[in-house]
Amino acid sequence: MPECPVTVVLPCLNEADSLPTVLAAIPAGYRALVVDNNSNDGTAEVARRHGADVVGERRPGYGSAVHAGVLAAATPIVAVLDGDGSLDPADLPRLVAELERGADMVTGRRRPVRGLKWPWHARLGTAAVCWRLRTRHGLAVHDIAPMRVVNRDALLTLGVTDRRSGYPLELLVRAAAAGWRVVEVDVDYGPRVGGKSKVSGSVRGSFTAAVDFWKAIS
Ligand SMILES: Nc1nc2c(ncn2[C@@H]2O[C@H](COP(=O)(O)OP(=O)(O)OP(=O)(O)O)[C@@H](O)[C@H]2O)c(=O)[nH]1
Ligand SMILES: [Mg+2]
Repeated sequence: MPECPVTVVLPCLNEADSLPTVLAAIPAGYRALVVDNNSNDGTAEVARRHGADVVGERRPGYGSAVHAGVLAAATPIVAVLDGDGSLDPADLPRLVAELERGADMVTGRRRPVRGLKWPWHARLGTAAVCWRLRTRHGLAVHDIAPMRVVNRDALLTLGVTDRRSGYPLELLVRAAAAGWRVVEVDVDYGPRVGGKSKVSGSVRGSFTAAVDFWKAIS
């Protein structure tokens, strides 16, 4: 057993404001790996100063950043979550425990904390996509794997190709096709700590993401 079994991959596009809070919450013994996706706000320096390893990925897109992090990880287990502080790394050990209990992948189901404004267009998009995942792909999920824990080698074998917002959806579809047991666990979902929303904060962002999502699951 290697010393540290879990790398926490944090795809980041201008998350310097949020990263200190996120990195402070990484569970003891886990390694934080920030993927800097062309940030211009000092994300990489802030990440290093707060103890994370950093890799750069020039190709834009959430999926590009995640894939670069998974490739760079040197542990048997990889966890992925956003660098904006909306998800809590303290939830990760519960997901890792499910993986160790035999799940092939463990995903988070966002449960809003009190006072969170979760725009209707974002909720609607998630609900529609998950309905499709349940009815067409036989996956009993209610969220789009915003936080997930998986064995690195198995993940790479699935061969996810999407490099934009459709990445997690393509991952779920491929996991279903491969007969994986996907376990969904409730996780906290709060407001981003700082910085700017790139997706759900605007109807345009949500729409672009929805198109990526639909391409990945149709
Ligand atoms: N949207 C987007 N996110 C990226 C990209 N590269 C890295 N990321 C990071 O991926 C994570 C997920 O972003 P999202 O949650 O989809 O987008 P967001 O800007 O936080 O927007 P909302 O959460 O919808 O308000 C964040 O930590 C981003 O910084 C990219 O090219 N596009
Ligand atoms: Mg976010």
